[in-house]
Amino acid sequence: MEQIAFTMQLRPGCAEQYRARHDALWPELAVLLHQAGVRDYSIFLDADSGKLFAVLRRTPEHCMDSLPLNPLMQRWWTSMADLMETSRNHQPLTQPLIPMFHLP
Ligand code: RM4
Repeated sequence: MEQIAFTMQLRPGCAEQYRARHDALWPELAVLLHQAGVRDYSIFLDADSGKLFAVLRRTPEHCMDSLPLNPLMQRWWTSMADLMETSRNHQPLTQPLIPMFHLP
């Protein structure tokens, strides 16, 4: 399975809320992400910069590219927009990361 990583940006002072909302992740969103081929998805916070580091695996037949068009995904992004830097449609600003090293 391919592993990818990317960053997002948390707004200052929002770490507790961000964690709380993910602790209560909508079950239907977990299903949607799983159906899109997402596996083993973690998000880490660099507390100094507010940079969120996301890492996940995805199945060979994943359809993650369709997620931005999904109404449930869009509702989640809108619900999270007060905590994160987003574009005008509330999609989080993401920066893909380049794989540099892997020790299996
Ligand atoms: C994040 C962000 C991501 C989403 C995860 C579940 O805060 O919204 O796009 O994949 O939540």
